[in-house]
Amino acid sequence: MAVREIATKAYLDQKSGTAGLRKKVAVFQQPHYLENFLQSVFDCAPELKGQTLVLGGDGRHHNRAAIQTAIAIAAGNGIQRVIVGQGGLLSTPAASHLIRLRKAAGGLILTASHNPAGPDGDFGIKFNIGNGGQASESLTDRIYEQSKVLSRYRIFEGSYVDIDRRGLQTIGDMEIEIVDCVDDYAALMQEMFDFDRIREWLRKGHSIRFDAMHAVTGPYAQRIFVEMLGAPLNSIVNASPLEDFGGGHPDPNLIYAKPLVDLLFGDRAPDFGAASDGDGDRNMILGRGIFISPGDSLAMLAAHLNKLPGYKDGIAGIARSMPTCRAADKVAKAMAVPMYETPTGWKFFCNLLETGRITICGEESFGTGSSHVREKDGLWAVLAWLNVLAVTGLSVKEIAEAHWKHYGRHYYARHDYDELSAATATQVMQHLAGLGTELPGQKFGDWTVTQADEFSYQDPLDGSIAANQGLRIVFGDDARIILRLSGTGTKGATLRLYLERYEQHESSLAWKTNEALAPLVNIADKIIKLGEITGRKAPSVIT
Ligand code: VG1
Ligand code: CO
Repeated sequence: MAVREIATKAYLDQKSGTAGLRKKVAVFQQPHYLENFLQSVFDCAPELKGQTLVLGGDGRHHNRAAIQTAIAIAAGNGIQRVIVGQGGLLSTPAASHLIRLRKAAGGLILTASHNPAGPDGDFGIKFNIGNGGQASESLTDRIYEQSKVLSRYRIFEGSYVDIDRRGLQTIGDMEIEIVDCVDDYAALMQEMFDFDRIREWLRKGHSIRFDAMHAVTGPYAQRIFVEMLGAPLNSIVNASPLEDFGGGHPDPNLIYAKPLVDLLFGDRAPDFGAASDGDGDRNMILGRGIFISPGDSLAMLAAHLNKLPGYKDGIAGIARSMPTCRAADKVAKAMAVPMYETPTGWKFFCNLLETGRITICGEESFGTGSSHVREKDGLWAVLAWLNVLAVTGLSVKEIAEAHWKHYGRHYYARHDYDELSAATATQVMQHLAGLGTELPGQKFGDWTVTQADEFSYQDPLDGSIAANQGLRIVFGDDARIILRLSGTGTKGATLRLYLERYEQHESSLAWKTNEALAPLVNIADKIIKLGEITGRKAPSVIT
């Protein structure tokens, strides 16, 4: 057994999207497909040589086989040590933490996040760099270019590692360290939050329900909520990670986590409900009879963060992705800290976090996180909420209502149009882009367009520019309509329409979201002509 160089034929489709490379499992199972991609990563990240690499995944179908392949390619490329989560499991935030904690030069996270799993489902890989954050666009572009001309890869042939046995193993000169996937992450959470207060809050009879959706957070939730915080066993449901996520769609939102939503809106609702996604970086927050939209969750956590042990010094700044509602902007303004608006995708927050410009950030897609790691973090958000509840003694609803009363309320929804043809999706985008210059000044209902443009972003640290990051129609502070193409799908094109409406008057703070947004939906339809161009009568999913 030794390292061998294998001749290969390049694939031309290994382009990363919003968060890594995502394809159908069958695509990843083509001969040499995974090997090629990994070799392209190692070719473009020579700093990994002689260093430590973190490796783990969300446990979906093909995870275990892919872990073996990744270990063999790492050995073929002179990696000194690979740290692997036991059973091949690591949540995305836990992997980010491990990279930082163990001073690894990078990490590979095998996940397609919330995309369905199983033999007919999706598989994916995120490559994270030494700071624990996802590779920048310029790096993933270089990896893509390399993958198109690759003609050989280096692999340690015939290796097999027992990924279920903790401790050290070796293949060739490389060490493999199998670690418990929860230990270090749980210790970090204990540092950030007041576990005693949360335990006390639970002991006093407050109840929670966490839905792990048969994805990676099960073992984390079990350890943290049940074993460390003393929540009853039945506080966690769907806690065993399954290779097909139980046939479900582990996207924590009102549609895919409906049983949890029904419970929280029912007669026997617990005080608090939450869910996470396939790889553990997303979160949904619910209280008894209330859903907290992700943009609100970001704003509310930002407003209360200095009450939590890990954030005693307050916050340096806040960031949100462009389509995320502007609720956090109000908090930043009140606190007199900077507010940043970035393109969709967590990687754009990393330089802001790295340079201490921000402490907390979030996306409308159920992602919230802070400077503790360089990924969004589902369980972090859940614990932050629990800590806020424990410290304030208020219910989720009371926190939300007080917040809206103080800052005003942003009604918000995202309408997804899935599986469109690329041509149709482009036609819709082009139609709106073409209107750009004539929209400002036009009046629709009560609102006047103040700005209509395509969002682009310049990173304040490295100066890189990300263009074409979505089209926006802004009606001053009152409302926004945003349209962008998704970068995570594996079937056809997905268009996302984001709707935001801001109300301040006390009489307008308790509307139903769909009713509040109805006029905006009509305006969007008039301007964008989505229904007319796509022939769709309704969105595929509304979250
Ligand atoms: C989606 C979300 C985006 C998120 C990305 C990865 O991207 O909109 O906010 O960062 O998924 O999330 P897109 O391009 O499809 O809109 V996850 O949980 O993969 O790590
Ligand atoms: Co995810």
